[in-house]
Formats: sequence, C-alpha cells, structure tokens
Amino acid sequence: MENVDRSWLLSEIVDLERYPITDLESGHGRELIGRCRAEFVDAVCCKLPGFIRPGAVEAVIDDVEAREEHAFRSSRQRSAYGFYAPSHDESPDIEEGDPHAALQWRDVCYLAYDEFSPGGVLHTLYESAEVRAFTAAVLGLPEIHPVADPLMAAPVSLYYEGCQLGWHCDTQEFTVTVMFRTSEAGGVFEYMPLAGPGDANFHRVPAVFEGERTEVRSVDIQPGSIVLFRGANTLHRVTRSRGRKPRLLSVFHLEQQPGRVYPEQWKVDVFGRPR
Ligand SMILES: O=C(O)CCC(=O)C(=O)O
Ligand SMILES: [Fe+2]
Repeated sequence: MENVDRSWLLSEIVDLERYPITDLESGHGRELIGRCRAEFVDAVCCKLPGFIRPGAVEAVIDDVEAREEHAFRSSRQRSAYGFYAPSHDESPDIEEGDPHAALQWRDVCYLAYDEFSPGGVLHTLYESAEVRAFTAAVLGLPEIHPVADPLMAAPVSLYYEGCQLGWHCDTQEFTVTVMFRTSEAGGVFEYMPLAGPGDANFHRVPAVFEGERTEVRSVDIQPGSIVLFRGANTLHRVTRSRGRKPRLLSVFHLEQQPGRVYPEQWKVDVFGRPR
C-alpha cells in the first residue's frame, strides 16, 4: 500500500494542464470557466472528464480498500423530497399520499470523511481553496465553503452489486461528485432538471417514478471525472449497480455559508454513528 499516508500536492491530483484551476485569470483559465459555466447553465450539470489524474484515482481506490470493512450499509426508504431544504430548516409542503411523496430506496454503503487521512487525495482535494474557487466560478457564486462536519464533508459511497440510490433531491443547493470507479453495469447517474416545487418539471415527477423517460438524462461518468450539478431542485438517482467490485464515488458537500453540521440522526442513518 505505497499510497497510504503519503501527502499529496494539488498538482499531483488535478490535471492542471487540461484544467488550469490554479490560474483562473489566465486566458486558458477564463476560457475553461466560460465553457463550464455555459454547460452548467444549459444543462444544470457540468461534467469535467479526466479532472483527476489516474494515479490519484488509484490512490483513493487503495485508501478505500484499506478501510472497506468500516463501510456502513445505509438501507432505507425515503421520499425524494424528504430532506429537500435549501435553507436547511424547511421541507416543502408535500402531503403524505401525494404521488411526489412516494418512497424511494437508498441502499448504498458509505465511508465517512474522517476515515481518510489528512494528507491523502480526498482531503487535499476537498480542502483545496483552488478547487473551491473554480467550483464557485462555474456555479456563478462569489464563494463556496466546505461544511464543518467531519463525517459528511466528502464521504465515499460504495455501490456493491445490487446497491442503488433512488430518486431524490439534495439538501445542498449545489452538488459536486468525484468518480473513482464505475460499476461493471448499471450504476448510472440519471437526472431531470427543474423538479423542485414550483419548477417547470415538478408535475412530471410522479410519472418519472413510474418509468417515464422523456425529460430524464443519463450521464456517462468515467473514473477521474467530476460532475457539478444543481442538487436541490434536480431530481436524480443512481440505477442499480452490477459487478464484482463496487462503484466508488465521493460527494463533496459545499455550501454558500460556512459551518454546516448535519444532525446526528442523519449521520447514524448514513454512517451508523453520530460522530
Ligand atoms: O453517486 C452519484 O452519482 C450521485 C450521488 C448523489 O446524488 C447523492 O449522494 O446525493
Ligand atoms: Fe443526490
């Protein structure tokens, strides 16, 4: 395990030749932001293939495999909007029995952020001010902040054979995912934009639960890619995963305000422990 516990530089992790995020004021930097921003505005989702160098992807896989027995299987049903709360203190007014409230399965294993070592790839990437500045620029925000939660900051999800993440919207407004290993089959990220209460596609949501595909988009995400999307009002899911090795992906939780800490019950549900 040569990668365990070594300290990584951002330049060893991010392909800075292709994605000059340490030099956003340069011509290439501006061009990159312009291109990503246009894709994000058009599709509410922007994919950056090959953002993470192959050696760094491998190192995360090694790190995950060294801790795999700590992964907690979070298996439960919830409403797609059960945690929908852009301001974190409100849920939309969707009554029980409303077809929008139909329960969806989440059956995924998780390793908390604090399982990983401070100088490793995951922490170096999540805590990088350059990555945050770039992310904020693509999302059109003045700044974006890490959360203050040692477990939820950037957990790694493991989708073993049969795992899936049902249709849902996120509780953070914007979501960044980092792909380390895909499923052999299935494990596909799918989404429908504008699906929050009051949005143009909200009325289509119950039909999507029943299999309607007209507005649903699939994203082909290869290892080393990052994806930025509008999590709060984009209905999204990961289809059932197939294969001997788990799909490995990290969700980077970033917020417009610093200091977010998740409720203990939430972490018990996701990691099997409150802290
Ligand atoms: O695994 C993915 O591609 C998406 C994950 C996701 O939507 C979530 O964890 O909320
Ligand atoms: Fe999500």
